[in-house]
Amino acid sequence: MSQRVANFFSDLRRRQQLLLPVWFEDGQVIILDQTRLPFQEHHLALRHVNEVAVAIKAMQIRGSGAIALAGAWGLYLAALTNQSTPEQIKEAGDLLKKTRPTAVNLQKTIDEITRELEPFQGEALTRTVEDRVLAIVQRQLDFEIRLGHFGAQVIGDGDTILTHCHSGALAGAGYGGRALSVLRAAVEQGKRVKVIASETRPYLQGARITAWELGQLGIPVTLITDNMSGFVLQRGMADLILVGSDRVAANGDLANKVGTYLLALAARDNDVPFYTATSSHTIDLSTPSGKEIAVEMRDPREVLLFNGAPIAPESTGAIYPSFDITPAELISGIITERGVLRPPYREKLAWLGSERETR
Ligand code: RUB
Repeated sequence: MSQRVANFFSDLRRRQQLLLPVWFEDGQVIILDQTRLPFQEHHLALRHVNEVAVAIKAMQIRGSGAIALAGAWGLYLAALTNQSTPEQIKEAGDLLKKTRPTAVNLQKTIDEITRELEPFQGEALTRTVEDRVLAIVQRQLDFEIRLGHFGAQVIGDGDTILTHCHSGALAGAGYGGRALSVLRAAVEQGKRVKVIASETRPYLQGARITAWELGQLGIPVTLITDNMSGFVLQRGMADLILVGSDRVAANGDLANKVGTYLLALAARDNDVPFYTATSSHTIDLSTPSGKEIAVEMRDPREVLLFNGAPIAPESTGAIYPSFDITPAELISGIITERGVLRPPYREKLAWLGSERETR
């Protein structure tokens, strides 16, 4: 392994206090297994891209930014394999892309790393993949810090923020991901904030991961079950809603963890501002609206079982759409690394998305 990769991570850690979901060490992709949080901090050490694909599918690493970075390091493993060719790296990319279809960052990251590799072979090929992976990790971290800074403007001193699922460092590059970057930046600016986190059935990202990560940041958190959010909003217990985003369509429709849409409806009914934190990398100009976003359907057993034990009669059916679509008209603002976009979104997103392509 290149000494450069080792130096890259030690520099990152020296400059910033980070909570890394994934990194590369001694020829292995290291992943903090999010299925074991908050009770165990167990790391997986993966040596083959297939293992990385399995870990993403099994949600041992999850969140739109983190799975993109895991995919990037998976491609690096593929590139380090003796005699690997651009064709084989592309095949590894195709395998990774199939693991989780909704979060566009994974798809875009794979495309960015595997494009135009044909002229390279041997060490030049490995080096090219390494350059691209390092640039992507650095860029994602820079985005988190910048969007956190812009997003903190919408947070008032003393605010209580309701969030859903987990959009934090472990779902991103390590500063605070999306939603929690905004909160981390607000706290760094001296604002006092509190969070209400919804547990996020069936996988419990809110209860297990958001609550744990906010604890690491020293931000007070109150847990609710998902069906309590209407009560919380009606009683004026939250000043704003802040969630992440797995894909933003060209018209501003948002795919995020299932349950987000209901929250946005209740927010509108109670005049509570609803924000998503995202980056230009999550804007998908090739998808005109939310209707065209592919929603990942997961195994119904994840709904029918809780901690491995059945919670319904054996004959019961179930569905598990992992995401839902929040229409643009319910979104008060889209927080990005270039500022907070306000509706109408179409032209602003086109500007942001195309600016990025040319940078
Ligand atoms: C994660 C999820 C998070 C988003 C947004 O889904 O929906 O809310 O990833 O957060 P899963 P971010 O747990 O199924 O991967 O924008 O920070 O990724």
